[in-house]
Amino acid sequence: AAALPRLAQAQESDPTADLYPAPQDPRFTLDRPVTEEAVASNYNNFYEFGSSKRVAAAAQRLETRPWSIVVDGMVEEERTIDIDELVRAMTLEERLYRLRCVEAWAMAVPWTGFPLADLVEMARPLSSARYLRFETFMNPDVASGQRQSWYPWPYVEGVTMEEATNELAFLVTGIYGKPLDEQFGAPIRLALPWKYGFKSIKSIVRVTFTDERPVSFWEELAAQEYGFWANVNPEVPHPRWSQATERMLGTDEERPTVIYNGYGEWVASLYEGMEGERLFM
Ligand code: MTE
Ligand code: W
Repeated sequence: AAALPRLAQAQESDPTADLYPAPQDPRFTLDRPVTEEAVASNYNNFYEFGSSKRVAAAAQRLETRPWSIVVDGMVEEERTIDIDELVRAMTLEERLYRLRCVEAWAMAVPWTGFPLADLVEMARPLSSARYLRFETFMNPDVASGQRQSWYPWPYVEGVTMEEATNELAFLVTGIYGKPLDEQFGAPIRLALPWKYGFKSIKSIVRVTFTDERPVSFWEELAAQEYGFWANVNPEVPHPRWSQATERMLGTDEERPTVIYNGYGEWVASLYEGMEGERLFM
């Protein structure tokens, strides 16, 4: 809570602050209350700033302007896009999404952003591209966690082209009707609500279109525990704990976990005929 005044200041100086709040997309509704801002803002996973959940203060050291994103690999033309130009080129909307961490805590938050499919369209990928590989910034001077050399920095994540262009895949630039606070992965992060939270990579600096399946940060670290697909499923336990239930941040309410985190109507068809894959870890 002590960090809150500084957060507010950072958001006011955001050059895109005038775009918030954005209109809410009525297709996405919640079956539970929105997690309180003060709760969600002070319980984060952002290993660049340490392995504790209390990284909000440390994350303020991240300079989010100027910020650009490299779009490269199998695209018609590689380019570097300034974050403010990107955000102003897109139509922002607010979406109420749930987030389910692999550690079994969950939250429900109003993200603001635009469909990942809009970035894919802008990037003009070649037909040979099959995956998107995302990379987080690398700056050990600012992010003390990145000085811990046993981690495979920078943080990397990936999705298939089909997943990237699914309606639910969302690039997030704001939360609670304001630009993102640093600890949420400012200035731009993913939200893939049907997958465990670690897929929702923060503070993105590079998006690469490729025909090779990316190896993610957590997969590189512990492939037996964290796979490429990481779709939520109550029946597939983590090797060290059950995934049958989840605990809501703030209220500590226990809820049964739902397959695809309850988003099956949007995404289940993506995985038809893929029974041989480890879809749920
Ligand atoms: N992205 C980066 N770059 N570094 C991280 O440590 N943690 C992931 C994901 N994205 C992480 C990341 C995990 S495990 C989760 S659960 C979510 O971010 C947490 O998002 P939140 O802090 O906004 O709730
Ligand atoms: W997580």
